[in-house]
Amino acid sequence: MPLPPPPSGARVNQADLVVVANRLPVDRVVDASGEETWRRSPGGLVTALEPVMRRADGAWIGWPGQPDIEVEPFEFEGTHLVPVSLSSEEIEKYYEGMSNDTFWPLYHDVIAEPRYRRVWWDTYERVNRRFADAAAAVAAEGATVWVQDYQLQLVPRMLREARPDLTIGYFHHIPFPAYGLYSQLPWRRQVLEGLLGADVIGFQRVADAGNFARAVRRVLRFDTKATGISVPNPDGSTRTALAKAFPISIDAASYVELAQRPEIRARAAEIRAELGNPRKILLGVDRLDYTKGIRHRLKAFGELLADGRVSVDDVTLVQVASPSRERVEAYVQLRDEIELTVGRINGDYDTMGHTAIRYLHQAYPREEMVALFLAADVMLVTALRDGMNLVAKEYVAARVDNRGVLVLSEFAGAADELPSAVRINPHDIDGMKDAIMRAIDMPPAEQGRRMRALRKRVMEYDVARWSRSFLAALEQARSARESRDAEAVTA
Ligand code: GDG
Repeated sequence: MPLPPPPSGARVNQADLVVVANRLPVDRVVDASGEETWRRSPGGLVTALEPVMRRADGAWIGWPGQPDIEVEPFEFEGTHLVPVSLSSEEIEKYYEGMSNDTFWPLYHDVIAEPRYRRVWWDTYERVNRRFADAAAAVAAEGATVWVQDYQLQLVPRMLREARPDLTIGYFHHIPFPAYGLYSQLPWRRQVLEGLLGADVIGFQRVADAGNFARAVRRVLRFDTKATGISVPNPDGSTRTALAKAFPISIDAASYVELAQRPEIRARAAEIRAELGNPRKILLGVDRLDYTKGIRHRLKAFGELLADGRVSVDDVTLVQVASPSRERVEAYVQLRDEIELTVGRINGDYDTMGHTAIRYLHQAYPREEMVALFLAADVMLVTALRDGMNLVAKEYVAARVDNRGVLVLSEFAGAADELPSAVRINPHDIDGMKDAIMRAIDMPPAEQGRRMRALRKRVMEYDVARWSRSFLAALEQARSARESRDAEAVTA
């Protein structure tokens, strides 16, 4: 689709449902004829919200993905897209700095050291204000606004101040840390106040919601009861914000559909053959990120080879590490370390015909990912900390044959929902080695038993159900407020 012509004027105050996310759900691409167009970006959130947005005549506010470009609002597949432009300097400070070099490591239990820079914070506030202003301009009277993730934690409050008529939700895709760590944040009060502008604050795990409520009690001294937090209004009355777990999921049916396609099944067999038909294939699929435990996984696998418990003729590890945040120093370093380790292990153990680790620092189409899932006997999810980890759910959904073993870190949110996986603590290298051996040697009957239980959960609790339940909680918040307002009028 060609870039739409600039509209005669931005629509204002029209959408009944507004999503605010760091990124728009589209990527700007140049097609074969050299023309610039927009393409829907892959991803669960986009898929989940598309039907809802269509029905609600929704608007999506986000950055178009390239610095220093101004793009007018436009329609795309039934959704009104409102681009928020960011300069290169803002990307550096708000996104690479404050979001990915402060909040990301802090919220993942300080696996890497968070950097606290006041100029990053100033830009973060300014950019959050821009997103909030854009949402306030687009939302219809009494609309619902759903803010996504840690890049935009100040938006709920800014929005509530500008537009008290709105019902506001916020979903936090990453963990929320224990108070002992959270309290490091120089702006800990402002962030909590920002989030509490929402009526519903959603987290991946019950523990995240608990950590948040504890931080609110400690820093702001507000009362909390179960999932409710009493937030004082400017007029002295109080309202209740809901802080609760809404574990995100995937579009499971679309993985089943892909996994049943003959060409993808054929590709899975081809992948096995290309790897020299090893008896067992282990697979890791991650953004190249220090939270994912890739180094720990490589260490465990390297030791299994060194101990002679596995051999390269028999077992191959395929590691897809898709490029990520390549301008943030910690990620540059991590890539170097991983590639050094892979090189050493392969150098020590490869033969002419077999490799220990097939390492791929590339991003692949979804079809190829599903073929990999089907080719893999064991899926390794060894995150040191992870909000949910959708790859675990994708592997399970793709295993329509009820075979394969999921090895899953207890530090990934998915562990709460998938107790039939082989659980590991990735810090315990010996324990992880034993778990990998158990997965390699697991008899087909046990694989089937476990995989059926995993699939039951993932197929039932898909991403459509996730968005429905979050929006239903927002709907409840709206009616509670409306009846309170009505009572206030009659009183
Ligand atoms: C954050 C939280 C939470 C990866 N490489 C390729 C590719 N992927 C896809 C996976 C999966 C997605 O990217 C990654 O999602 P994860 O959940 O595993 O991890 P994060 O990116 O860190 O996501 C996380 C999530 O938000 C949602 O709330 O679960 O905890 O950190 O869908 O399949 N997809 C394709 N090619 C690749 O090379 N096509």
